[in-house]
Amino acid sequence: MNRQIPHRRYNPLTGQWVLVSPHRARRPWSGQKEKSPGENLSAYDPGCYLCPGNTRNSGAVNDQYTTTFVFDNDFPALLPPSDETDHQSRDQRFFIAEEVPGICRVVCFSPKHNLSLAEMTTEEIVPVINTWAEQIAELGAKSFIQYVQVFENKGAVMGCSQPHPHSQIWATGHVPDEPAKETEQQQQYLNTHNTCLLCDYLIQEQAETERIVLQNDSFTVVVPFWAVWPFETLLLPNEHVSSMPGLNKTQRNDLADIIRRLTIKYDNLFETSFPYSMGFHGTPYDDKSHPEWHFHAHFYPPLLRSATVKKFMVGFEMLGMPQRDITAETAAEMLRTLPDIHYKQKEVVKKKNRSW
Ligand code: H2U
Ligand code: ZN
Repeated sequence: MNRQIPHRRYNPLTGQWVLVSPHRARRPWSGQKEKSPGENLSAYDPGCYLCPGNTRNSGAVNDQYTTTFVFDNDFPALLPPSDETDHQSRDQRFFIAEEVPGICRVVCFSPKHNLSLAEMTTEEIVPVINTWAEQIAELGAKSFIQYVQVFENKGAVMGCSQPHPHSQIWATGHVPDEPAKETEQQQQYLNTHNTCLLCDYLIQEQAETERIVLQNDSFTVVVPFWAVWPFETLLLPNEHVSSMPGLNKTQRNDLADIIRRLTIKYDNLFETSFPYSMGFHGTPYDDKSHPEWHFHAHFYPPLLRSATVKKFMVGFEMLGMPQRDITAETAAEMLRTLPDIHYKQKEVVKKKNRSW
């Protein structure tokens, strides 16, 4: 099939389709431009709610933390289970609602206000991974929790409200829609083929190579064949492992390495602190066994052409189906060929060389 003509691609993880229209990338842009994110943050900001020793909006005071720091979200979207039960009778066809118990936490990556994952060392990212894994195991073990979603909103354009590098954890009493769809699809695949969907997909991607962005001994990053966002990536463990707490020490080190190199490539793409929403998907904690689950991370960055022009999910995307302009193969090549050294680091090296 000619990939330069409009076509649709199937996402076997969710069962949904994406419309690919490669020729549209050439259209002129007179629409909205985002502000470039401020690049010059200091290592400590006395006005930041997340910096060590500072007082949060709730009045709570942060520890003088030196690595990662976890706290209960002061404005949680979910609350632990209550004793109150709603006995009102309702029309069960149209007014279906149920209480959702849950716990929301915030994980600061490091005490430094200006240190995003892309600028942290592998050794600095490992404690973040260990903290995520501990939190997933601890929250997943609670009787009223069925799923633990770890995610990072990075950049104001993605709705991030605090510039201090951090992620969020929402643990819920039900399995949310995205991991629920992925559970269903992976189960169906296992039932039909007696193998794992993502293990098999990875073998195909490794054979074709054109959508691979990065690899190390334990992980592979691809722009998935069915990517929706322009520079969307899927990060997959090379071995079948169902959740982050199941990663061994070497795999955690390799996860830190690949996250660092991927986020550097993202920053290098438009020489900006690259915005995205990212998150990890792993096995649910619903007391069922999940041999089908292959742990992974999704990165969904909104930028399309430059640091200031983003992809809008409007019109046909809202009313019809998702659509993308450049192909997954073009996006993968653009990311793959970018250097693994952060552009700010290159500036430092350039300046040093000039003074020699
Ligand atoms: P985002 O940047 O992804 O919005 O996450 C920041 C979270 O930090 C947000 O959920 C919480 C917000 O509720 N927060 C506190 O819990 N306390 C504060 O003092 C500031 C922000
Ligand atoms: Zn801060």
